[in-house]
Amino acid sequence: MTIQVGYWNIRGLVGGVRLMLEYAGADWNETFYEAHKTEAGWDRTEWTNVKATAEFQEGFAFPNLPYLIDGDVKISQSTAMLKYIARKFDIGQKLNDTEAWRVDQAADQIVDVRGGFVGLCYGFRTPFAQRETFCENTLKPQLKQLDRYMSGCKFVAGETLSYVDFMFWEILDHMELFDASLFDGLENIKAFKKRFAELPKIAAYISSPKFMRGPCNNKMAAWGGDKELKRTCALIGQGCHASCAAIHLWHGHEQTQAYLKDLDNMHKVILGAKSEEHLNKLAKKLENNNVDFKLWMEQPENYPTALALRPYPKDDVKKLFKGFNLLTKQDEPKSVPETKNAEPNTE
Ligand SMILES: N[C@@H](CCC(=O)N[C@@H](CS)C(=O)NCC(=O)O)C(=O)O
Repeated sequence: MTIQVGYWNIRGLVGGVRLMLEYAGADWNETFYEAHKTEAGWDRTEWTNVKATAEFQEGFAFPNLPYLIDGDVKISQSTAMLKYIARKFDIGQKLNDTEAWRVDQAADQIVDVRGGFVGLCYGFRTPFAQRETFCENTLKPQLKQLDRYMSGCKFVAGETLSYVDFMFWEILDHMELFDASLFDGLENIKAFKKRFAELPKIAAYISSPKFMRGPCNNKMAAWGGDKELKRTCALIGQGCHASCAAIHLWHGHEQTQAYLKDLDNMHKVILGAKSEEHLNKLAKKLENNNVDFKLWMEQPENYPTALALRPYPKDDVKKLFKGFNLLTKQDEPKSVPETKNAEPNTE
């Protein structure tokens, strides 16, 4: 009998379930639902129409996403789903008393920590603009406690793998994608994360195309939905505008021609400007030094977003870029517009 799982087309609450089904070698498939943005707000009818059917209203005690159907068994609540799969496939079923309460205690703790983190990602508990304070004052101390909990343990129970490891690894992976420096100094967490990912079945799954690396959250989230992707696309777009324009404007220049001759080996250095002012100051400096460049002014906003030089030998211009570093995640805008009407049940 094929196990059926249903969820939004995201990692969210179901990532651990997917990991465990793959670890167990289960025969399973998945139905994805998608929320769509409309003028009137988020349209969740792809799911709510199914939820309203007699099959779901009568078949499930608490119809919700995620759900699991295994023949006559119909379960919602992600932790119950994990425990069900663990029992069915005999994962972590022979725990002694200490191991058992360690596992259950950690599971509740992880649900709490996850709830706070996700509440930041969607902005429904903590405004996303307070990301840094939340990480310093709440999340990092919580992770430190979990790190201590893992001291001397291979898995959360101790030696034995259990359902809680799947939910733990899953949310740690979201957090690592969010900001890997959260784990600085947390050697037990890092070792656990690596150890779990190296379990042969897990390693095979997470390196396969079947594994969903993202999105972690639904589209309305301030982090982990599709806002980053949109932001990244916008950033790429701005860079391309400036670069195309610079090539066009100095197309006849011999250094441009030399650059274009070897199209398969183009080289670009992408640096991050800290602000609009930083970019404008650079433009002035380049002008004063007779460097050819295009400052891209995004329309209709009419503000500078990217600057590209025509092709130059690096040594001719690099002294003008003091104070600029290679673009990294740190240059990402820290605050994004807050999600309006964010609701807890929208992961
Ligand atoms: N405690 C539940 C929470 C379920 C939940 O909040 N589901 C969200 C997505 S993560 C949802 O959109 N549910 C659909 C609904 O409310 O109908 C669990 O762990 O499964």
